Amino acid sequence: MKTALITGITGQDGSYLAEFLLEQGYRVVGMQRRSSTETVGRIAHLLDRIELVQGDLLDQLSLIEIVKQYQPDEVYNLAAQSFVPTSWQQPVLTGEFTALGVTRMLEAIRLVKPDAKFYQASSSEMFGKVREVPQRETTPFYPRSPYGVSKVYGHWITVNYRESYDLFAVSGILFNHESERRGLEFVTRKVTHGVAKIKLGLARELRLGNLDAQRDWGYAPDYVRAMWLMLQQDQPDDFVIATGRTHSVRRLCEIAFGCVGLDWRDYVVVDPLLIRPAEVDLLVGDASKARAVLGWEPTVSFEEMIERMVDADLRFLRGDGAPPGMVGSPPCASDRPAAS
Ligand code: NDP
Ligand code: GDR
Repeated sequence: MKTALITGITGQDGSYLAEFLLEQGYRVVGMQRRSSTETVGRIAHLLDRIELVQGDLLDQLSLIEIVKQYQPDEVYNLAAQSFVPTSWQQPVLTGEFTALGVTRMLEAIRLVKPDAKFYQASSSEMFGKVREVPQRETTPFYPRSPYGVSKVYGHWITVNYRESYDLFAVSGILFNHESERRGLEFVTRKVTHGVAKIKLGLARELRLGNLDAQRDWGYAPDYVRAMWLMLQQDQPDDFVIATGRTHSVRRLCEIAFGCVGLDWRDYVVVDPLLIRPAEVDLLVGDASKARAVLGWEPTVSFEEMIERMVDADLRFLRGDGAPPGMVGSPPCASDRPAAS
């Protein structure tokens, strides 16, 4: 039985990856940072089948100890400060987690188990300002946020450790991927959750930032499969994972409100406070290398995904058989009824 270590197991991707690896027969060890409150909402349904260990990307010794104790065959480094706006408010901490944290994990592997295979969660945010459309593995990086800059560091340190120490270390350049388990602050889930609240009479408007931004949005369970495929190859290499289709935030609103028979223009309010200091205007990825080498294909369309997310948020807010692993808070007293 192979052992996989997942950092960031409490996040969206960590939860799906843990499920996927359990199905493949892995022993799954999840690294969780210490918290005074529960953060296992997304993996509550897996707790009897995975092992959790405390560790932190800020703490080198904890990583060395974990690698020593569990001797993982594969390490998936998904932990990060992953919300782009927060990276302007906490640029140094974002760099510590999202950039230097990668070096700490690589060092633990180099020192303790250099034959472990390593996956780094790199991001389309590294492409940033549009230099080429669609973006592929060879497109130059031009990050537009402290988060994007940190991910560029994480990408290159992964490549560097592969070339310097002959580690099996790969960087997956994943475009946006979403799901019913997405955090409420990211725009897709903010919209689907907002639509559900409006439909149920729990809110009257939805405040958003830049409606013109365009993203290549895929479905998270498809993307964790690509992570695993990258580590099953004979040679380590880096891959773009994307659907090849892009949509604006405006179109996202149109589809999501349309799912419940509402017109988005009656509810969406543009809030200048939600406009970013520097924006990534257009992302659309070319995943032809992943298709050719990994045999990877996305299986869920954007429209189908948004429909699933709206439906899940309606069930979640009604307290009515929502899918496992959803996070967020149920409606509270401060939610304004539509009719007031
Ligand atoms: P989430 O924000 O849902 O999860 C982030 C995870 O990182 C959480 O488990 C969080 O733990 C953990 N974490 C944060 N800081 C630390 C730390 N110092 N030590 C240990 N754990 C920490 O992200 P996603 O699941 O969406 O994304 C996974 C990875 O993929 C991230 O690196 C992200 O940047 C990257 N990525 C994501 C894309 C997407 O569209 N989802 C696209 C491209 C890349 P806690 O629960 O304690 O907060
Ligand atoms: P992103 O995702 O920054 O691409 O990073 P997010 O969903 O936050 O934003 C996507 C686009 O929507 C615009 N937008 C808004 N965004 C949010 N969050 N809230 C709003 O109200 C809003 N209104 C408009 C944004 O300006 C942006 O253009 C995600 C994260 O998962 C990263 O960790 C990951 O690396 C990248 O995707 C690929």
